[in-house]
Order: sequence, then structure tokens, then C-alpha cells
Amino acid sequence: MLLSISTSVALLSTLAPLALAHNHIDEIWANGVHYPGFSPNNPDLPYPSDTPGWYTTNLGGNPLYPVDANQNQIICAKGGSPANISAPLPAGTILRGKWWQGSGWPVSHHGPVIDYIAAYNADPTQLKFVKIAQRGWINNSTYDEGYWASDELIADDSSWNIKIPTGLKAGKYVVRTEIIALHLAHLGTGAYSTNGAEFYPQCINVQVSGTGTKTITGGVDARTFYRGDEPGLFFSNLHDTPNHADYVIPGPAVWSGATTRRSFTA
Ligand SMILES: *[C@@H]1O[C@H](CO)[C@@H](O)[C@H](O)[C@H]1NC(C)=O
Ligand SMILES: *[C@@H]1O[C@H](CO)[C@@H](O)[C@H](O)[C@H]1NC(C)=O
Ligand SMILES: *[C@@H]1O[C@H](CO)[C@@H](O)[C@H](O)[C@H]1NC(C)=O
Ligand SMILES: [Cu+2]
Repeated sequence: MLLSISTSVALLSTLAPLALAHNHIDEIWANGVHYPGFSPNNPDLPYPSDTPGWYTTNLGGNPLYPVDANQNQIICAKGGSPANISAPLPAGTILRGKWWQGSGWPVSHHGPVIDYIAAYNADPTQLKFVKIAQRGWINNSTYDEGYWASDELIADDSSWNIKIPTGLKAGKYVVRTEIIALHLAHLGTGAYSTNGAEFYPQCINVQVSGTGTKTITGGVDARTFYRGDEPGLFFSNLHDTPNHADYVIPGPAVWSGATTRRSFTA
């Protein structure tokens, strides 16, 4: 569509700060051992690379929308392909990811942070995930929209700690961690709409060790997590009040085998 120059400039100046602020998991720590993340912004980076972060073609760390919720890209981001190494760590320890792209997670992008895990499969459409942690609205401090999991992430060096369930059976797994930004959720128009909540998934390979016996049961395809019309995504009053105690985190229930040190709800 042709736009007048003044309209284009106005659109650019509105969109550019948000677009530039988007980021990806740039650094990973597995039980304290550091790895680089996969950088979608470096076109020279070979695939596969020596990072446990999955490869993605999502240049610029752009968001997915409800329209993507039943598409392959919701699983492990656009063009998601498996990492060629897995970060070793014992069950019950912490996998940590830092969201970065010149700067940290944008404060405007308030919303929940949700973690999933699946037994490894090189084909993302075969991954059956269980939810191992979720955190949404926290309290009514600091911002007009209140204080959210994304704000807690920003306060922790734009990073998020994911506890690998205690007693999880040794083996190779894919962790899927995700931030959902709600600042434009009021623009959603229902299930699978092209506007609305923004999804930022990232997959990371881990090699879990230990003598645990817990196997993943009841996992589901990430393409069934969300629709876009559930209350935690189709959300009209984020900017109206800092009080969102009734916020319902979207997606499946937390797995009975999860042992997170974060509270499951706010
Ligand atoms: C991962 O891929 C890179 C090439 O991009 C290669 O140099 C490296 O040896 C591979 N690592 C493993 C463990 O296969
Ligand atoms: C809100 O939550 C944050 C993060 O947990 C905490 O640091 C802060 O003290 C809380 N503020 C209030 C007013 O409860
Ligand atoms: C925040 O919540 C407390 C109760 O927990 C309430 O007293 C206070 O008025 C609220 N602040 C705002 C700005 O809504
Ligand atoms: Cu955004």
C-alpha cells in the first residue's frame, strides 16, 4: 500500500522505538556455566553454532501474534531449528537466559513469563511440552500498568531463572521460555487475530543429569497452548489500572512434576 511520506514517517517514528527494543536470548547459563545464545541478528553466524540456544530466522527479535498461535513458529520461534549442543546441568538446578539486543527487555512490554519443557526431538512439531513455571502480574507498584513478571526480569539484568524440575529423569530436553507482552493486547480481535498480545518464545537444549525417575507426562504441542481470545491474552485494560489481581496466565496448567522456586501465580 502506498502511503504519503508524512504518514510513513509518522508510522516509522511510532513503530521504530518498539521494533528496535525487541530482543532475544543472547546469553545462557546452565547451573552457572556460561554459553552464548543464538543471535538472530548476525547473518554471518553459521547454523548450527555452538550454542544450546535454538537457531531462528527471526531477525530483529520480532514478536509473534495470536495469528501465529497454531503455526509452527509459535513452537521455537520463526524458522526454529535445533541447537547442535545441549547445556549439561543436574535436575533441580537453574537454567538462566538473558534477553538482550543492545539493551534489555523493553519496560513497555509488560506481561507474563512462562517456562515449558519437553523431551528432546529434533523435529519441533513432535515436541510435547509441559509448563514448569509461570508468573504474571505481581503487584500494583512502579508502573501505571503495575509490576509484572517482565519487570522482575528487567530488574534481574534482563534475565530469567528457570528451575529444571527436581527428580527429572536424566536425558536430553528442550526448554521453551517465553515472554508475552500485553501492551497491545487491547488491539486483539479474538482467536488467531493478527494484532494483540505479542509472543516471544525461545528454545534451549539441555542435557539433564541425575538419578531422578520423573518422566514428562501429559505434554502438549505448543500450537495448542494459545488462541488469542482467552482472558490472559484478549486483554483490554492493561493501561487503565496498576491493579490486575484477576489476571489469568494463559496456556495449560502447570505440570504436577514442576518444582519451581517461583510462585506459580502472582
Ligand atoms: C556445531 O556446529 C558448528 C558449526 O557451525 C561446529 O563447528 C561444531 O563442531 C558443532 N558442534 C557439535 C558438538 O557438533
Ligand atoms: C512489588 O514486587 C516487587 C518484585 O517482587 C517487589 O520488589 C516490590 O517490593 C513489590 N512492591 C510492593 C509495593 O509490594
Ligand atoms: C495498591 O494496592 C494496595 C492494596 O494492596 C492499595 O491500598 C493501593 O491503593 C493500591 N495502589 C494503587 C495505585 O492502586
Ligand atoms: Cu513489541
